[in-house]
Amino acid sequence: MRAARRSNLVAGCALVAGCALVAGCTPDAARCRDDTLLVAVTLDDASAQADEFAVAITIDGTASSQATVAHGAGQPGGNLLVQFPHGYPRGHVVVIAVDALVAGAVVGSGSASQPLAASCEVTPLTVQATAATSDLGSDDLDRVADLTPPADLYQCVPAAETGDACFDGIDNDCDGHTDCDDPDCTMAQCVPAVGAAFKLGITVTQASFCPAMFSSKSVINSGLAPVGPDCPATSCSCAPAMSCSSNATSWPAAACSGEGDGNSVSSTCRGVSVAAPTLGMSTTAILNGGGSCSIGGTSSRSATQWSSTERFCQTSAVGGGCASGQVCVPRLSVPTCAVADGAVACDSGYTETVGPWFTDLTDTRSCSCACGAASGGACGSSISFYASTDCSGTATLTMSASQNNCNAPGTYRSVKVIGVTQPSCGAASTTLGGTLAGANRQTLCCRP
Ligand SMILES: [Ca+2]
Ligand SMILES: [Ca+2]
Repeated sequence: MRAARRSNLVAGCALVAGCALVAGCTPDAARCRDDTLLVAVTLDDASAQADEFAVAITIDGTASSQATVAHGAGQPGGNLLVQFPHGYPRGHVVVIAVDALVAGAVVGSGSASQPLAASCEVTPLTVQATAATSDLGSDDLDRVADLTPPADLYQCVPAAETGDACFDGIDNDCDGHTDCDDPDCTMAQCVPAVGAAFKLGITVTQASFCPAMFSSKSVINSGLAPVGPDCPATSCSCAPAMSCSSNATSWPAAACSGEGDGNSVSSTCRGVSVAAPTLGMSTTAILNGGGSCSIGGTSSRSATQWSSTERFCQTSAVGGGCASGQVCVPRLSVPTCAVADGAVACDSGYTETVGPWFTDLTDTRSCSCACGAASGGACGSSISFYASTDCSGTATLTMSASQNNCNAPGTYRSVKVIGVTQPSCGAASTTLGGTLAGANRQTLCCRP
């Protein structure tokens, strides 16, 4: 740690140090040092007689700092060196106001404003007589003796520059090195800065906690797929059926005479209304209408899974002490990464990690069962009549197709074609509607 001495005006703002408005310190841009502001002060005759200068420094209109700087009367100008113990406020505007004082009375004043763009800036400042004191003559100031150049007013108070102090933009231990630039900050590293769309951090496994100086920001996933088929067919069923049709006519008079009462007959039981007493029955041919398979059961969409899931931990520790275009972040055994919403091109120095990545998914899949075609099957050649209404119990009359039975008294309430051989059904399958897709797209870019 270098035993630097400097003038500390107000902690956190700025300080004035070095040769100030004294002989030998002519305005000279070549004197400008990194991370300082050199104010080249020119004095008019009245101000040159000042024994002291009151200096006020303001950054962005706030955080005002004030100090007094002694002056050797008669010197026409000099330099004020403004330092920034808590980090060079690049991008901000510094305003310097100087009052020239003789025995505590203001004899001149001036100010200058300077944006801090480069690592060192030089700005001119002219101190001129104020209206009230412009008529002061040098004779009035004879009593002002030359003052010792006020090289330093205060000293920097060093503190440890480790841990969080490596990311605060301050040269904490006063060795002239800030954050990543300080050899004490071995756990810090400079990495390329990223655009506003990105958050800097690292990735860990989903089950892991984020390390110190990092906070969990999101869980990102890639490789979305269903677990197994989208629509399992295991709960689908197919019921085979044969279409067989005929007709049965009951007769109220002997010898199948009189006015017959026709009833359609199929391979499934159906009720009949037969005039009683029935004395005869006749049937027609059995027609084979073919086999069919009716769909039963349900199919539900399968669960989903990601092939890769990562937790993104964003770091709040972003310090200084790096070259332009770089920032100081914690050094870990894993590469520094950056995450952005949407599909965004990676910043220079970072490579996109194959995804795409998402924080969520949208699942609009719907499933339905389907059956294969029916094959085979036959209708048989007989028709049975039952006294029950649902073809239960023993058939009370069974007839071949295209037969007359003119001596078949009885009561018949249901009828069907019997001896049917059911067809075979092809394997049940499913159909898929809708889609499964990742949602809330993310871009993950990492250092090599
Ligand atoms: Ca620091
Ligand atoms: Ca340091």
